Order: sequence, then C-alpha cells, then structure tokens
Amino acid sequence: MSLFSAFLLLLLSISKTHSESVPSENAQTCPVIACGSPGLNGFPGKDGHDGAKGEKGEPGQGLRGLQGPPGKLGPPGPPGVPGTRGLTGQKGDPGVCPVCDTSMADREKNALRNELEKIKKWLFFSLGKKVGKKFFLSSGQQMSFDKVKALCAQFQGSVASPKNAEENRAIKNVVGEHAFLGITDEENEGQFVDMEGKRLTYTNWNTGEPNNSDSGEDCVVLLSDGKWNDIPCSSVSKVVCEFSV
Ligand code: MMA
Ligand code: CA
Repeated sequence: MSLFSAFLLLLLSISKTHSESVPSENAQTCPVIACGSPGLNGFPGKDGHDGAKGEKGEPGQGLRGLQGPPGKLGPPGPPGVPGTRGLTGQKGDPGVCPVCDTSMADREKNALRNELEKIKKWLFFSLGKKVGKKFFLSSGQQMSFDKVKALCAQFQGSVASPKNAEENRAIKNVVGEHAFLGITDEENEGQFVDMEGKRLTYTNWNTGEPNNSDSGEDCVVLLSDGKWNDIPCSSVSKVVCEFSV
C-alpha cells in the first residue's frame, strides 16, 4: 500500500467518525439514540453585506471656518437727492455773434456813431473852438443874460463859463467882442459863482473890476482882449454857449 492510499484511507475514516459524532437537528428528539455532550462552538462566520444607508445626522459642533473672500460688486444704487444750489459764478466774457441779427444792429449803431464823430470834426475844424471835452458856439445874436441862459439850455448847453485860460481864449475867439459868461453874483454880492453855483477857481478880471458900478452889475462879460468886466444882467451881450463833446 502506497503512502497516498494510506492518507486517503485515513481521511475517509475521520470523515465517517465526525459525521457520526455531530448531532442532527432532530438529535434531541431522537428517542432511540442517546444524546452525547454538546460540541464546542464553531469559528465566527464571514462578515455580512453592508447595511442600508442611515439618516442624515445632526449638524456638527466643530470650530467655525476662516472668513471667505469679499463677494462680487453689487449693482449701483438709486440716485441720491439733489444737493443744495452752489454759489453764483463770476460774470462771463461777452459773447461774439458775427452772424446773428443783433450784430447787424450793432454794426449800424457803430456806423452812425462814426458818422457823427466825422461831422463833429468838421464843425470843430470849421469853428475851431473845442477845448478838452467842451465845445463853444455862438448864435451871433445879442440879448440879456436871462435870454442867453434860456437859449443855451434849449440846445442842451449852458452859458460859456471859462475854467482856465485856454477856455477863456476859445470863447474870445468865438465872439471877438462882448459876450456874457456864465458867471454871476446875483445871489451874494461880490461872491461870483458859475452856472452850477460853484465858487470860481479861475478869474481874468480887468483892472479895477469887478466894481459893481452903480450897485447894479451882477453879470460878467468877456471883453475883446479876454479880460472880464461886471455889467448889469439886463444889458445885452453876445451869446456864447458851451456844450459837452
Ligand atoms: C466902465 C467901468 C465898468 C463898468 C462900465 C459900465 C466902460 O467901463 O466902470 O466897470 O462896468 O463902465 O458901463
Ligand atoms: Ca464893472
């Protein structure tokens, strides 16, 4: 008998002995076969399959995480209420309008002004009696002082009243002979004033004048040499008016 055969025979005998010694489920109820003592516990069985997934647990109580990065920029909000009115700015420079209607009116005004200046120059050239901003003119008539005053006023002028030697000379050149000046002492005897009532700052009295001859000389005339003499206001003399240019 080979060694292999002997091993098989041994296995077979062990298996037979074991099947006889292990009690069946009906072993206790078996009335004939006497029960043996219980066998030893077998080895634990294999692990079972995974069970069904459990329900979601309660939130954890772990530590709070770090603050995340800032979110995206939101949409712009609605406009705010209007602010209070600012301070008024400085006046701007005058505008230029080379094509509009007002420029036409301005051009016409300028043309008229230029024409007027030209005519004035002809007058000054012809009569040659302009001094500074004063222009002296005579009507060539002779009349009392009150009438001279009225006539000059009628033409937006006043009786010639020299404020300096140049003006005095200009008046003399206008008339050449006795002309009333816009100077009187009708208000206060001996206190000569101009047509605005102002004290004189320039005088050119003839020698011995003013003498208020016969106590009735409150007006003044320019003599042919340019000197002054006081005479009665009722006497007649040449008209010379002064106009502002
Ligand atoms: C003289 C002289 C003047 C006076 C006149 C009045 C000729 O001049 O006295 O002062 O005003 O006479 O006619
Ligand atoms: Ca006199």
